[in-house]
Amino acid sequence: MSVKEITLKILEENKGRVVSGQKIAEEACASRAAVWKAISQLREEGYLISEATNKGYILSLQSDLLSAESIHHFCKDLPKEKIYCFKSLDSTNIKAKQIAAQDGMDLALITSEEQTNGRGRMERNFFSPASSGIYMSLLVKPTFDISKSILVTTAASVAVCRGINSVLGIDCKIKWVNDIFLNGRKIGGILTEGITDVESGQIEHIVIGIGINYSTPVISFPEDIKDIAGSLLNTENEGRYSLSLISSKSRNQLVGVIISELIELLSHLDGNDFLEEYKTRSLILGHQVIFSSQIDGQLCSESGKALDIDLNGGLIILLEDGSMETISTGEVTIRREDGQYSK
Ligand code: BT5
Repeated sequence: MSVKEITLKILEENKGRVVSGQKIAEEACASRAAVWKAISQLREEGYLISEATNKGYILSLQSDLLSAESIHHFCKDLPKEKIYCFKSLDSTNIKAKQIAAQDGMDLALITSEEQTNGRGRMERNFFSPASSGIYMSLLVKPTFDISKSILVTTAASVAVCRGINSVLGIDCKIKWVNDIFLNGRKIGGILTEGITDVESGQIEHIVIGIGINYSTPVISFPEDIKDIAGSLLNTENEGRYSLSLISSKSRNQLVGVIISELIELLSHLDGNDFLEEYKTRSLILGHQVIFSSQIDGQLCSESGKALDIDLNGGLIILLEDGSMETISTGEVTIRREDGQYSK
């Protein structure tokens, strides 16, 4: 590890507390001047590091830049060299595909502080402002039966909820198949894409894109999503934060824990053990829904009751004529108590 990396690791481990330059120099086997240079570089990169005269350095509790060192600290399954943190990208999913094509990587995590063209399903947009959200893509080479690829999104939803629960103690719900909800608002979404090898026609890699509104101020949401979108740490409409959470936890920790959970779930995807948890967290099971499906190439809307999730992650719906239909893609809208349907 370089002096800069060791310095950052020590400061992250002691976030909000003073660490003496001497201690860092000893651990890094470097001179005080080298530590000072590392601190300057980290500041240039945007880390909020202040100096307590004659005492040492403090990484501010508000400093929360995503970094490979810090994410790796919370996710030992992912080597630091396979974590790429960017300030700005069009889309982390697009970058993951480029990395797969250019570097032939089989495992990588790409994060970005903002996305200028964050993408949802069906060419929709995912609002991705700077420094308040988590936008990341995990590139993996599938070791599982690719016909079960919908389970990847299902597993990712469970990994996101587990991570949020273990780091922040917040319990989220899942709206089939890829939306994460808190207090009736969407706080995250997942976009899973396959990369097909041109010669073999086989899916060679999978990109699992995860977007989470971490501390995104609710008042900053654009008009088209202001009534449906929410934020993990800023759930109140007035823009009030859970200050104790925001200062003691970091996005690095949440990213690391979610990716650990996801790598673990992907390693035994065929086991389907997580499906029970997925069902428990489901927002829609037992509710009347409208869903869109393709019939003879035409997009049609049907209604019914969301009954169950099958072993492949498909949604089983009891139609009004008493028959059953299982859908593996599409949009589902829940019927509210007032009889209206809401996204
Ligand atoms: C999703 O699609 O929700 C998948 C979002 C995946 C985003 C991640 S970020 C990292 C990676 N890189 C990417 O480029 N994408 C992935 P979908 O179910 O189609 O929902 C899209 C809809 O959600 C939009 O049409 C809006 O109505 C709403 N929406 C957009 N931005 C949102 C946000 N920040 N929070 C909540 N809802 C949002």
